[in-house]
Amino acid sequence: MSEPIRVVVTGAAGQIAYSILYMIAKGDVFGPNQPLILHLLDIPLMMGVLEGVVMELADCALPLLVSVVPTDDPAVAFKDVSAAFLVGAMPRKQGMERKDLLAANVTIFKVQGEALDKYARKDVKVLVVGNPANTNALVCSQYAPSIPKENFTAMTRLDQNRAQSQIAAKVGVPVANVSNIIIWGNHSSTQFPDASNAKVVVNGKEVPAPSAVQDDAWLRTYFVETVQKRGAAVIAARKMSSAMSAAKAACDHVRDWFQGTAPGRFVSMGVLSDGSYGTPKDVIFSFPVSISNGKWQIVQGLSVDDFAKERLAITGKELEEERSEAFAVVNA
Ligand code: NAX
Repeated sequence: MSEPIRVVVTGAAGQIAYSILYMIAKGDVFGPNQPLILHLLDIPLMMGVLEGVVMELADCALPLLVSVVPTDDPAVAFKDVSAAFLVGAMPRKQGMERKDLLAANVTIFKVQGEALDKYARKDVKVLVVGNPANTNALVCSQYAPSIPKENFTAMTRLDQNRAQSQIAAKVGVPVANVSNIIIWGNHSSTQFPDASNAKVVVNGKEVPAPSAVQDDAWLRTYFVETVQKRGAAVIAARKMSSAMSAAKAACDHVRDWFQGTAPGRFVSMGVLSDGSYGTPKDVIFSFPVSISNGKWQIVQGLSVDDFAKERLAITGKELEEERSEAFAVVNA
């Protein structure tokens, strides 16, 4: 067994954390031979609830979990961590405008960026789940100048997983038979789920997704809208937002980041845009990436037709607007 690594989960008393902590602590992310020390951050008001979560983690009797550090202090939470799952954020309350939510949350991510800069390992890998995830990740990285910008990413893996399962259901194959789906842009309703470069294994043979689906109109309308609106559909049914699937997606994202993608395969991650595919630079934009040795690279040379280009422009514009709003708040 190797030395334990420290991993922080913020929003640790919340509903996504309730699923994610178990998944991380049993080895789903860092593998079955990597012991862990889990740091759990939440706000002072939630320390009582967090105590219950700590009790339950102990009662799971997980062999990889060396110890647990519950805290409301970012200095303790981010100390020497190798990975950070930034889940905690303020939820949208009734009557709250999108702008108010953005203002409240970017301030949280400014504080956490500063704490990461000061206390975390310099090679820490940071995943932002809390919304608006892309813009929060950008703010966080700006306030952690001693940590490389490529170490800050935002989660669009839940959207990717949702898209993968929609294609699998349409073709009538297991979800594992579908790969290389792309989520472009923002984790919001402007995201563009794109199956045009995806692959599906049908009767033992890998074929392009569009020829397996055989329904271009479905791929451009129903598929895109179903993925874009899936979060709202879950809320309508469950009366609470996606939690188990969000936790699983966060684990998939960080596992692939640490362990790499298979040859010829890519996954979607919100990463700092270098302008690839005509997107705006210096926003956190979801791209197809391949990963090896803990480093992601934007996959180049994929076909992007006019329909896709239009959608990339819409979601890119939204990210530029969010960036202006966010920095107006943190610089005020
Ligand atoms: P919950 O409201 O259940 O939990 C959030 C937790 O964060 C609470 O315990 C709260 O006290 C804590 N928190 C608030 N401010 C904090 C701070 N400054 N430091 C540490 N903890 C803090 O929400 P949950 O359902 O767990 O969702 C968490 C976030 O994930 C939300 O912002 C949500 O919008 C976002 N999501 C993002 C997704 C994505 O794909 N990127 C999908 C799922 C989810 O909707």
